[in-house]
Amino acid sequence: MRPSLAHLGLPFFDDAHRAMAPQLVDWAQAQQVDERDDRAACREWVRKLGDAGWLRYCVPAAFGGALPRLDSRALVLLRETLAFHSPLADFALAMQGLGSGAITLAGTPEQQARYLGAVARGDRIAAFALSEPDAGSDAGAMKMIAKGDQEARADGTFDTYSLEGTKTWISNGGIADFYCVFAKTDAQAGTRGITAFIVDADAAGLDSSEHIEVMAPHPLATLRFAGCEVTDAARLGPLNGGFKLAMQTLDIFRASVAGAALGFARRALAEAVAHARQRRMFGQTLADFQLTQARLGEMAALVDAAALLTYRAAWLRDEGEKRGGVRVTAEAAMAKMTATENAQRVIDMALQMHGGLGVKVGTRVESLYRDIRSLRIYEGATEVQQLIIGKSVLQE
Ligand code: COS
Repeated sequence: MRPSLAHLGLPFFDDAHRAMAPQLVDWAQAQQVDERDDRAACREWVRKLGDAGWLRYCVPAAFGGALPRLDSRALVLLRETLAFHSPLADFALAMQGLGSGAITLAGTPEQQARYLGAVARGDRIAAFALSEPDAGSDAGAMKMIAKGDQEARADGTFDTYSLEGTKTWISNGGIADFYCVFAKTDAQAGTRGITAFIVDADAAGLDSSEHIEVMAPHPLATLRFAGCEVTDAARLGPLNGGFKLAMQTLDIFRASVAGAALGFARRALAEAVAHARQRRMFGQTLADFQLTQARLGEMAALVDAAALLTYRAAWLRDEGEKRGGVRVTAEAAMAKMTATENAQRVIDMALQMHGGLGVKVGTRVESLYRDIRSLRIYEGATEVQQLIIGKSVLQE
């Protein structure tokens, strides 16, 4: 099944996007990956995406990337197209971007040279470790600490830090080669006391063996840090600047989650249309019933509404970057919230239209029904997006 690319005609996109998207569709259609084992499948997708050059969109050109800067519209189109084809392919690409995004934004030249090229080639798998058992939506409430081991230097930094605590719901946990980990360096300072560190997966004192099983399988783990030592060279961005760095990283990737939801919704709509055209009942096709036509119309409008908010958020960020950067937190939140919620509704309608087949394990709408659910939760649940948008409305 091929997605329509009519949306590329919208003014949000430029020639580079219009050239990229059809090539990606052709490439994605030609790939086959055995996805029964989520971890093996993700490794294979990272390999394939790296070999084909698609991971180059996850890092800037100076480090082997495809474009001068991280381009939100390219990320959205990549995720939308891959999600239409395979949720795990989308996941593999997204995590290379999210897991290395903080290094792109705030890494030293040495950190960028060490990690970003390898991410773009698919030689190193990246992960983003923010959430904790008691700090999901309230990310600032994290308990994990990075304790300086000796006397502080004049600027407050230390030669080495010892990481203690637990991170959970970490995508790529257990298969990643490195983690961008956020920890408290000043336990009393709330969101102003968090610092980011790059921790290699083989670091002593890091245990990533606890795999978490979820309804739509993808690699997910709990990470336990006990006396895990990192040097100051692993510190990512300024001391106590980690919360803002995490939020800035999420600002880029939340719009791309909307892109993934859009890909799922477009697939569900395409499945529903194909089914309605061929399924016969009461002497006609399902598509001949006005009830079906009305439902398909509703689904198409939900998809397009999500698409416009998603492309707007990505376009605003890309345009802002040309002028030194603008905050698109509220627009990214609107896109993420609307695209994931609308996709859930569209997929549910497509499943209903399939009747019994819709709940049969192995049908595409059945797996989409499971795949979409976590997108309404991760990278900021719908309720967090509402909060962000509400705050922004009050500030206007
Ligand atoms: N860009 C830059 N700075 C940002 C920012 C952003 N997008 N969002 C917040 N900040 C800054 C604020 O400006 C504020 O700075 P000052 O200390 O200088 O005033 C600081 O960060 C704290 O911001 P705020 O007061 O809004 O923080 P809250 O603790 O109220 O948290 C929410 C805000 C709920 C929005 C935040 O915790 C969040 O996004 N939670 C969801 C986390 C998430 O997505 N988890 C999933 C993990 S990834 S799978």
